[in-house]
Amino acid sequence: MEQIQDTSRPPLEYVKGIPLIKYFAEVVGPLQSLQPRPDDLLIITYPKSGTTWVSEVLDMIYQGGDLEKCQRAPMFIRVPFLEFKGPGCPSGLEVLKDTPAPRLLKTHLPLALIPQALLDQKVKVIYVARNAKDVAVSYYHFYRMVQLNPDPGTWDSFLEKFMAGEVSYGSWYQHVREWWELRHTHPILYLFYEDMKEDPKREIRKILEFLGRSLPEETVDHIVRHTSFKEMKNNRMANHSTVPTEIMDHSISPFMRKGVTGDWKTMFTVAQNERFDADYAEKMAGCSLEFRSEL
Ligand code: PPS
Repeated sequence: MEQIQDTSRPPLEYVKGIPLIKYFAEVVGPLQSLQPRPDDLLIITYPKSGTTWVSEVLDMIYQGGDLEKCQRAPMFIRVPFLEFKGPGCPSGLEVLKDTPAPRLLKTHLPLALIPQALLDQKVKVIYVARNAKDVAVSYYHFYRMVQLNPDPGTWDSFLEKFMAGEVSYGSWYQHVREWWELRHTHPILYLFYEDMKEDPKREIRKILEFLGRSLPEETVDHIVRHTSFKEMKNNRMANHSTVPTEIMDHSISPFMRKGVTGDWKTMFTVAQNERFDADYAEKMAGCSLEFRSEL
């Protein structure tokens, strides 16, 4: 495991115009030689959109609903996070070496930084998108607790940076749009966090169909129960509590924070909301994607 000494919130580094956590930026080059397998499944999201939730759902599907098997290791080992690198933890590429097929792979990378082989070989993608306002709020709290990120500053200044795409992984608007467009030419199941909140069973059925798998009704019900926010919050193998404190400080804000739709209303002022909506309309003009910011 590579030793990383300086964890004092380094500034973001730009790769092909995309700002990234410094350590993740260093991995983008080596990641380009990734050798995909035909049975790989790629989980792609903009950060804070339901990655961990859908990862647990998918691991449960792959393990046939066997809870004990899903307790075999923390999430970052079960589902390698491709561009991850940080102190006290194996990097995503290191984890990948020991991951048996069929592999579930996680990334937040935008299209410009995705290893070309994953695109060329049409590796199946499950993309999860969440409404921008809840993402911004969740991301702000995540920036506070994850020491690899720059200091988020005030909520107001963070929101400005989010709107300008000056946060790690860049523009939410571009991310959700480009993967939405790519679904015409690439096998992508495009899911929404809000739909999963509304009816998780319906969304799990969509996933099963996309994977060409089937499970008994009781197993699907079991997966729905086990992957509820309440269950996952108390699940050490899913709630990231095993990640070293130098990376994630859950005493500042827990990773499994609220898990609701509409929490943005507790953070956005009326003025922020008006400014955000006007900017959103411009950035999302001409796009057929529709998000729900409340249920
Ligand atoms: S990360 O760090 O980018 O991979 O984060 P990600 O997993 O994409 O998103 C974290 C947010 O998802 C919430 N979450 C859930 N919501 C509902 N049900 C379940 N099971 C669930 N698991 C995780 C988590 O609480 C974060 O959202 P916020 O709004 O901060 O609570």
